[in-house]
Amino acid sequence: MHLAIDESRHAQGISSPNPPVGAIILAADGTIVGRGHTQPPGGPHAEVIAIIDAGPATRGATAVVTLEPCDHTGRTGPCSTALIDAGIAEVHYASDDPNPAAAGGAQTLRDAGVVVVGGVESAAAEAGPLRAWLFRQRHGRPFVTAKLAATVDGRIAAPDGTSQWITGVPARRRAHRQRGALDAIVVGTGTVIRDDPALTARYDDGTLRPHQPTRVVMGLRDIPSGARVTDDSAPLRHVRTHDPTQVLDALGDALWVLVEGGPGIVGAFLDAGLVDEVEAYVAPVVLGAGASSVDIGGVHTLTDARRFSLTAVETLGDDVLLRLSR
Ligand code: AOF
Ligand code: ZN
Repeated sequence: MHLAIDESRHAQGISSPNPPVGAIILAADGTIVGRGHTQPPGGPHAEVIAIIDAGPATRGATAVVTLEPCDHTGRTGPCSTALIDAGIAEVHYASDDPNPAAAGGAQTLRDAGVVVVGGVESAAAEAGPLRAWLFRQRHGRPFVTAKLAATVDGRIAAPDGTSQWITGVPARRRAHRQRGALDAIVVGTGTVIRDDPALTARYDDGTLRPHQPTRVVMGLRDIPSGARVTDDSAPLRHVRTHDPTQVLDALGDALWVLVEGGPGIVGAFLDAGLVDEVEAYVAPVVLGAGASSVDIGGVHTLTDARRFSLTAVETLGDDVLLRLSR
């Protein structure tokens, strides 16, 4: 299942609005004979790619899938039938499909004599690539991560505005890998005017990763002509509002959205209760003056603070990443 979860990472971003699912096919002796992940909407689901990859080796084999195989004809045919027709003997899956239109594959497989085991490593699958899709199924909006990158005294720039670079190369590398799995990345017009970020997902050598999130600029001011976000390396949306709810509405059926700044934009999402996770990169740097990473109007006393729970601490070179959830 952990291999299937790793396989599903390749579908993050490209499968939206469908879930990024991974599938592994094992022969009776345990060797891997096929693997697959969800293709863009209208393309094959993970199981079908894995079945094609395995070829005749599917007869009597075991399929390990991160989501209950679908049982419906939507944009593609049912994976339950595809697994039965391929002669798969056992299906192990992590999470039940909460989408009533597609659920029921486990029962269809059992009725056809396939051995089905559900709930395998479901906690890992649900905290992994399926997280944003499951969140959207339950709450009807994207999962929102707010990214902060600051000094130990919480500052993102010196008083003269210089801000590059506070975090080191490993932290920035992780941020680019994450961008490659997102549907959208949100900044304010102020950030675009001041910093002129590209907001693309890149490799170390500067070349573009295969999937690019939509660059979303929120705010009433115009985007300067010639700004890097206007180039053709990724889609751009300018949403002329200060209201985070309107921004999420404008993103349609996006699954995972990253809010990157500046401080007023992150503050507005926090204030609206629309931050599901905070990723705070802390660099071993003390500035002593300069803007801080979050700005919320109307905060006066400690009970105004937004509190999160610590879910993980990662070390990235000299920096530390704190992952916080609601
Ligand atoms: C699977 N394997 O890899 C995925 C599944 O519109 P369709 O036909 O592409 O179906 C989308 C629904 O199918 C989606 O809402 C979810 O319930 C399920 N996704 N199922 O067996 C997959 N991506
Ligand atoms: Zn399917």
